Amino acid sequence: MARDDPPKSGIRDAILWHLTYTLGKDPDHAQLFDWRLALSHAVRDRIVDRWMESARATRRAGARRVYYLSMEFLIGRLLQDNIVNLQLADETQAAVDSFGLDYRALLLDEPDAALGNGGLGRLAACFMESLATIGCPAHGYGIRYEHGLFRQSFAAGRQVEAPEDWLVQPFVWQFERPEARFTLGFGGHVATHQGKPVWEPESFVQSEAFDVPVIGWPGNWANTLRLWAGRAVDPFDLSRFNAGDFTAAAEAEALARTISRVLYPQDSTEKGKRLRLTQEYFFSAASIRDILRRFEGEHGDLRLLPRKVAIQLNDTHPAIAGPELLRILHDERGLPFDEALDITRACVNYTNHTLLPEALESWGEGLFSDLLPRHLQIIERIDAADARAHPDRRGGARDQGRVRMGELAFMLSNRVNGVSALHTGLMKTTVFADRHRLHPDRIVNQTNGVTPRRWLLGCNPRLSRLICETIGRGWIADLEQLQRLEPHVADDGWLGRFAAAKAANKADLCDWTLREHGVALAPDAIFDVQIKRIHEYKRQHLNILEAIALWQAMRDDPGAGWPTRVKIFAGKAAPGYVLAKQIIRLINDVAAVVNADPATNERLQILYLPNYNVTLAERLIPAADLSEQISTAGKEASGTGNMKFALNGAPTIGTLDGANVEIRERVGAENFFLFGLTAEEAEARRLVPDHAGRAIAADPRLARAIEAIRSGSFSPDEPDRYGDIVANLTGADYFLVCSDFADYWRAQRQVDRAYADRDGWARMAARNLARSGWFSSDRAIRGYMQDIWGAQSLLGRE
Ligand code: 26V
Repeated sequence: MARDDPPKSGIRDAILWHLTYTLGKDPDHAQLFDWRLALSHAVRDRIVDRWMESARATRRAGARRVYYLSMEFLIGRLLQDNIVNLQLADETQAAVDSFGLDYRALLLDEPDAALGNGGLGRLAACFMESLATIGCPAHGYGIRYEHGLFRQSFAAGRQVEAPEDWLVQPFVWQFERPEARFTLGFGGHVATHQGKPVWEPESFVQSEAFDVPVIGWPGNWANTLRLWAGRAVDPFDLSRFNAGDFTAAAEAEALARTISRVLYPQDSTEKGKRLRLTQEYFFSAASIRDILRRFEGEHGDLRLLPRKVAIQLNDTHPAIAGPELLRILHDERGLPFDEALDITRACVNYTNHTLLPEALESWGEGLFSDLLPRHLQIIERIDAADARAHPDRRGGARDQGRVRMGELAFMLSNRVNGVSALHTGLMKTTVFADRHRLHPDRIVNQTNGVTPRRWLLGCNPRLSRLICETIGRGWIADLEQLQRLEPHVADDGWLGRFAAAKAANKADLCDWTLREHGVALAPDAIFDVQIKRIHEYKRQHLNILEAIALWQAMRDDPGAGWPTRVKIFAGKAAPGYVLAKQIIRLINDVAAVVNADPATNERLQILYLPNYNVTLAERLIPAADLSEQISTAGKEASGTGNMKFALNGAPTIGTLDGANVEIRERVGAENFFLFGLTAEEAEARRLVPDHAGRAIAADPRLARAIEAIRSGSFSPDEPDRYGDIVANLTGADYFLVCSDFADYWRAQRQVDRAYADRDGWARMAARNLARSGWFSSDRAIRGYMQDIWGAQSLLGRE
């Protein structure tokens, strides 16, 4: 190995070079960790030229750029994704093999970048990958959290949270940009200079940029994900240090770094509000400054801004970017307020991801004016202008002493979109009904999608190989080509290979659960999987109630020919969400009793896997037979896990909620196990007095399952442990678990019968795959480009 340039041709030499000269490790003594870092550097080198060329091409074209602002990017691991997208998988595997290392172990050595809570953050990550694949000039902006989503473990069945520390290791994919900093103000007051308002902040923080290149398939385009970290303006106070006050000397730095220290879990309703708003302003303001700096470097005339800049707000978390842009245009660049407002609105768009009232952001005006006094004034002006334009409007951006971020984002957006057809319809009739009446063209739908590179090609190599052998490789960039599998579904030979891929994936999972968790699963069982955040509306408790009822029915009638089932759960509960944590404990308690019952444990197993994350999803989804998508209709905005399962050949048991509706339309009603009330029926059912009591009285199975929980069958040492869950179910039951139980039971027994016909099941699974092509995030991004951003691909193949 020579100390020349790092080799550009062979990946094998490049790994050795980086091991030696970047990491300073002798190959004879290198650990898996060192090899993984060396490989990552070698892969990263292969992205950089493309990345720079993409930036140059964008500048040359003077093209409109897309800016995706998101508090969360739930990326997961990047090494395999980058290798796959660069089409280096075979060469890399051979190189790693030649060193006598285990390629999969090397890939798995990387920690997940868990900079998100769930669906919203994972969608942002899929969108970044699709933007690069399509060749749309785009930048993602987010926060470089030092600690991503907490690590979950169980102690006696209860969720225990531990801090996550992915940045303890070097994050090879980032390029630090110490020179790209902005100084951002907080607090203070608004003074008047020569009749003009001037914000005089009380304190300042710097934002430092870290850039992560995102390479698309098949390696022709790369965009940037820019993550901001908090830094002090004056990191170190020497006079305080010299005076002996060592802690205080570094206080400013500690405070500034707090801003990007941790990702907020979803339930942070009251606590830590101030820090959350600080985080939101911090990354929004830094991003707006960066956008303007780039624009002004290339163009100049601010009136051109809407032609060059399309900003997408991923939910309301970055909504303060709107007032910030307006403030800079008006206060700092001197544009008249109305013109600044028009320009802002022409640039900004907003995606809504939930209609749950408790999840809609609002801030007390006291806090707001404390932190962002000038922005509150600007919002007052925006609101007043809106009130003048629409004297008959019902609500504004300020209401009862609070700033409502949804209303604000709507007012400042050119387009507002929902994430599934059903959800978009509900936006128009519920939360944004009045806004929709005033602006009937503003709300549009863009149903979510998922990237097939990670969620099929990368995570399911066996199935991908079969697809490639059958229809070639075109599907990877054009997922609708999966339709061409359709004629093969009738071919028994092909179907056998399809079923064999699933069986092998299931065997892999069995090996893993045995190795990692000491649990031996029955490989022939129906692998029935529910993996997602734990929330009452997602109804993991409906699933466990059905498991209890099934267990009881099996004990009653052991000879009834029950198919074997493995119910797999995974998911985190927000640390402050008490009922969700009780649901976790209940599932674990039920699992302990059921798994220990010799009368049934050949037929029914329940497994709750800890610490759900992107990597675990990549492991479970290819091995799933049945996808549980059982939210109360009207509550799940879209779901994206539902798409991943269908794409990996797992039929859904689900309600008519979110994108389930569209999945069922596409895969065919006969390949989808539908149950439950519709969104409309659910609304009506809530008005029926004692609807839960009636459902329980009408269904002895349900009554008995609830009674088992109530009487302590699963918590004999503490019989009323689940009193709150039982009271909830038998009382208000807002999420209609009881009302939907009987139909869910029916649909599950339909699953039993369908699974007994193994060829029939394989055909159903294969049709799910063949008909899921529309759910690619490439399709979703093309929709945004056309209907929202007016952006074009620069890859010349569009
Ligand atoms: C936020 C909160 C905060 C307060 C406590 C309860 C609660 C529950 C849910 C949320 C959701 C936050 C936004 C979000 O992640 N939405 C998800 O976005 C996905 C991508 O569009 C979509 O597929 C999911 O259906 C939607 O829940």
